[in-house]
Amino acid sequence: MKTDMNVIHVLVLGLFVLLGNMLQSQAALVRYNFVIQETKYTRLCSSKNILTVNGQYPGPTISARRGDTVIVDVINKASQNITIHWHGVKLPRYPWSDGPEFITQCPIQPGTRFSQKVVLSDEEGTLWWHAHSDWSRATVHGLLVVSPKIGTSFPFPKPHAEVPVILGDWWKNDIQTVMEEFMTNGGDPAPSDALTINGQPGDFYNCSRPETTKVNVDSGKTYLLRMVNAAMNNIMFFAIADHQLTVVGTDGAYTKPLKANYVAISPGQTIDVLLVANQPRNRYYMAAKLYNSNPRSEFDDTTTTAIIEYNGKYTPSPSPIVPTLPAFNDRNASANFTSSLRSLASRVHPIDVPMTITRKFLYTLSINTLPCASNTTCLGPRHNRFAASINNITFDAPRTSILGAYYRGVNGVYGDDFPDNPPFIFNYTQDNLNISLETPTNGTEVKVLKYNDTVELVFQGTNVVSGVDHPMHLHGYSFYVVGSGFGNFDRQRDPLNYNLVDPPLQQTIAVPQNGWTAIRFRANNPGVWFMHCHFERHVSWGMEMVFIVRNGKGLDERILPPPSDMPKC
Ligand SMILES: *[C@@H]1O[C@H](CO)[C@@H](O)[C@H](O)[C@H]1NC(C)=O
Ligand SMILES: *[C@@H]1O[C@H](CO)[C@@H](O)[C@H](O)[C@H]1NC(C)=O
Ligand SMILES: *[C@@H]1O[C@H](CO)[C@@H](O)[C@H](O)[C@H]1NC(C)=O
Ligand SMILES: *[C@@H]1O[C@H](CO)[C@@H](O)[C@H](O)[C@H]1NC(C)=O
Ligand SMILES: *[C@@H]1O[C@H](CO)[C@@H](O)[C@H](O)[C@H]1NC(C)=O
Ligand SMILES: *[C@@H]1O[C@H](CO)[C@@H](O)[C@H](O)[C@H]1NC(C)=O
Ligand SMILES: *[C@@H]1O[C@H](CO)[C@@H](O)[C@H](O)[C@H]1NC(C)=O
Ligand SMILES: *[C@@H]1O[C@H](CO)[C@@H](O)[C@H](O)[C@H]1NC(C)=O
Ligand SMILES: *[C@@H]1O[C@H](CO)[C@@H](O)[C@H](O)[C@H]1NC(C)=O
Ligand SMILES: [Cu+2]
Repeated sequence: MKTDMNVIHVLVLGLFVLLGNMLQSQAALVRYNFVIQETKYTRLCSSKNILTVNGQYPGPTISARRGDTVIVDVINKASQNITIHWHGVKLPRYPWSDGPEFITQCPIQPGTRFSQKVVLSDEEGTLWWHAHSDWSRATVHGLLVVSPKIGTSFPFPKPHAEVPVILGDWWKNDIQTVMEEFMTNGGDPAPSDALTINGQPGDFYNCSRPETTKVNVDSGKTYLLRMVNAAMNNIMFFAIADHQLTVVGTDGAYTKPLKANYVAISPGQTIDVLLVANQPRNRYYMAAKLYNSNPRSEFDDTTTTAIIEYNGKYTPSPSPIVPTLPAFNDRNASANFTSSLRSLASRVHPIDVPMTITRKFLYTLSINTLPCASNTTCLGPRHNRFAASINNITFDAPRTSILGAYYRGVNGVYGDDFPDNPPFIFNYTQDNLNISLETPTNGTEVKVLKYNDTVELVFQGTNVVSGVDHPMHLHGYSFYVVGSGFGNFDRQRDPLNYNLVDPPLQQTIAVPQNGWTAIRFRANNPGVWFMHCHFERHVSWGMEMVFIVRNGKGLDERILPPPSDMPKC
């Protein structure tokens, strides 16, 4: 809808970056205004007000180069609280801009503003930004593209053009209403009514619009797809008819080129894909649909499309060619793709996997149930309401910022008793687990790490209530994904098969259904960092926790002071 605005934005920014780099060949300072507002929007033959940034859905693309600092002035002209998170940006020593509501800041209230300093460091590739309060990220999100520094280049031939591919979902109903409804009735959220590519459902839906994304390609040229899964609740499969994809990056880090017929992408994850236009001139669909491993739940089984159209004079087939995607419940297809990613691990883009581990954690990820409020019937299992937990603790968010409390030494906001291991050991992935395992405890517990601790964290999916995948996301860090598998993690056997040579560097990792994933990172970014499942319903149910990484001894190993305009509760 506002593509013109986008182009101007990008042009102006391009000029700015160019000027900045002429003056100073190092890092540039890039500025954006983000006006949060309610905007009338039409999809699927119906109209509603959605929350947007600058009236755009998806929101504006932020373009910067490796090492730049981006200042975003967030101005809340809407009638609800909001916060904005820079997904995948580590913000060294500066958690103040990170964004998760009540973790690092109080919300930006209507009529107020917050100038967020987004400090890029070693990220290079595709990242994104999104709202991090309630369910507003459904429409408040956009790309954050980090190009190589001036004078450096991609570790692959320069693509002819870059194409944003933002996967999302759309409810005909107001998103706040969708959230309040399932939080009140205790059941699953209503499934989305459509999936989207760059905000458009595409030809397989009624009232698809002429603005459906169309990418015109020249025969023989290569295109870089900058893809993110911005959908709320599901992993997605994506493919382009008749074209092989070459994955070259994920989560703002390069990978070894991986040839694939489809990709599986988690909510929160980004994937950089090269597309070579080497097929007969025609029109081809790119398509995405949900992967849903949970047979119990109702889900949106539709397919969103956009069009790849070759340039030139030819007679295209009557309708674009449709790709084949894995079946909606093919967990092998999801896990196989995810576990095939490898770091580039080259001289120019080296890796640094911690080899000596000082802290070992095993965290179980479970869906739970809690009793319904007295005298009401909930829509969860056996009339209970759904909850979710990590190591059996459902996170109870405070009404003030944990970062603020930590920095100022305020007691009583959180506890530091998050367990290293599950409080109770059982066969995590067994069928028909005892119902007594379903009830979690609740708390606001954090895990405190020393500066430079080297952490190995194994996520263990459980079959409590129902086993599903969990795309786990850590703020403030990238981590190496050193292993994964189905079933229970075996502390003796599984580490022998770790990949410590070229594990992928990620910020979001899909833990397989009734399986496990092992990650490693060095705690060298002091601050308060949220970790959570990136399925929004699981966040609402409490599948989250917080790491506090203490200052080191050196002056450059300490949290920087907060900005003067931090929002107040
Ligand atoms: C499109 O509209 C037709 C006629 O109203 C209906 O039968 C069909 O289910 C709709 N398709 C979708 C994808 O909504
Ligand atoms: C999935 O992979 C497992 C091995 O990891 C194999 O035993 C099983 O047959 C596969 N299932 C399908 C449907 O391919
Ligand atoms: C993925 O599946 C292919 C084909 O079945 C197989 O050759 C490959 O080993 C699998 N990769 C992983 C990482 O499981
Ligand atoms: C539940 O309902 C019963 C019958 O309507 C009533 O007597 C009782 O006070 C109610 N309990 C609560 C906690 O509301
Ligand atoms: C956590 O437990 C306390 C005390 O039992 C309760 O008041 C609170 O509502 C619970 N929080 C959540 C999120 O369930
Ligand atoms: C755990 O449960 C799985 C699935 O039911 C089963 O295959 C496995 O044998 C069990 N493991 C143990 C140690 O009982
Ligand atoms: C979680 O904690 C509750 C309360 O202590 C307990 O009843 C339940 O069995 C625990 N579940 C697991 C899986 O540890
Ligand atoms: C942290 O680890 C890095 C890498 O091993 C090392 O260079 C640095 O001296 C360490 N700093 C502290 C305070 O331990
Ligand atoms: C907005 O944020 C303020 C500050 O935390 C809080 O007092 C208020 O209840 C919030 N409003 C809503 C509707 O959540
Ligand atoms: Cu989850």
